[in-house]
Amino acid sequence: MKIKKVEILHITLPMKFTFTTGFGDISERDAVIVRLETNDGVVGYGEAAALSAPVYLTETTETCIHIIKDFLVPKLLNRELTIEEYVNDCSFVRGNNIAKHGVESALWEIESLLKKKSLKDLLGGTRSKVPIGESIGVQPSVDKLLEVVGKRVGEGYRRIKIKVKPGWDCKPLRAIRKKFPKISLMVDANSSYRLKDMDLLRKLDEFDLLMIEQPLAFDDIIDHAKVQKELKTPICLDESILSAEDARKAIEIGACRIINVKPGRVGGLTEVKKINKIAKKNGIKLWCGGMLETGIGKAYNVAVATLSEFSLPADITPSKTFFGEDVTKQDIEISNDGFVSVPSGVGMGYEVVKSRINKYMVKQFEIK
Ligand code: OSB
Ligand code: MG
Repeated sequence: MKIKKVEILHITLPMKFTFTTGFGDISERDAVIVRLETNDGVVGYGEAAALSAPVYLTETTETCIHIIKDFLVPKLLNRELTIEEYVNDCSFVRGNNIAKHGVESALWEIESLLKKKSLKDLLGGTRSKVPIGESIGVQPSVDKLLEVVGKRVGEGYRRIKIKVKPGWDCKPLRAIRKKFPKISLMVDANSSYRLKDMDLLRKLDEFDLLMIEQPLAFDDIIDHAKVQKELKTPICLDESILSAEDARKAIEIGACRIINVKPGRVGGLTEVKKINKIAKKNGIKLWCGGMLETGIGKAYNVAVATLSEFSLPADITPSKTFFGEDVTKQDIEISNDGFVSVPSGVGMGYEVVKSRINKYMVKQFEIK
């Protein structure tokens, strides 16, 4: 394929409520949408879903725009290339994984259109429906939390994840377990604990949790291995795994038994496929995490969750939960028993509504 035009579209979607986590609040969602067009007029969309501030990982909306515009696009424009060549040619850029996925994902949509194969088939996915869980932010009260959990359980979600942080952990968990003793339940700490909190982490072992996600620092695997040795509940790593090599090392030292894979965090779908292989070899379970992407980012998350080792429920929440309106025509639809059907058509599977991108536009760059 040969890309002749790139658009970098910075949008802000208003949110219906503030999503509170161990790293802070998200109350509106900035996103960087990448639109690529080939010399034959084939269009692919991608999303770089960094947060506006460097509170989850080091990237931000603005670093994504900078890296895409000044380093990735120049390697891409006006030359014949495959996805593999693009990934290799851009490997001189260290880190900046979310930016890389923003561009690479758009190339995957174009590849899907050119080869007339669905994203799932192109990636080598094995599932035609994906199990879904819900991620519930820190709530103003335990009563409010129980209300939200009850609603989501009633809607069929196959696993409930609550965000925890010091001061919001055992009490809400005790209340949930009292009211919903049997549900599949997990916590995500988003790096809000330290090794000195081991006694507290040990208490989390008593709630029959599916996993404890990223209790310690965003860049740690060593101390996570110490925690995993002390607990019977599996540790799941999110922030700490930025590549297939990170996954290999974390598994080797026993830092986790489960990995939350977000295609942006690990730098694209090519890297996700490598992680799937490593997980298979080592018997490690995977699931696809989310970070309040627009419908564009979610489309790639659905495709990722079809890979063989992604057996645990994914955080792929319908946009209508968080946003009044999204930039894709179709929303994620959860069946009564908590699955999303994987689109079988070519391309991303969810149609982009350009007028909605324009409606929420903050700024845009066009490069030819
Ligand atoms: O740690 O999984 C996380 C949102 C932003 C940043 C990090 C995370 C999250 C979520 C959102 O948990 C889950 C979703 O998109 O449904
Ligand atoms: Mg997480």
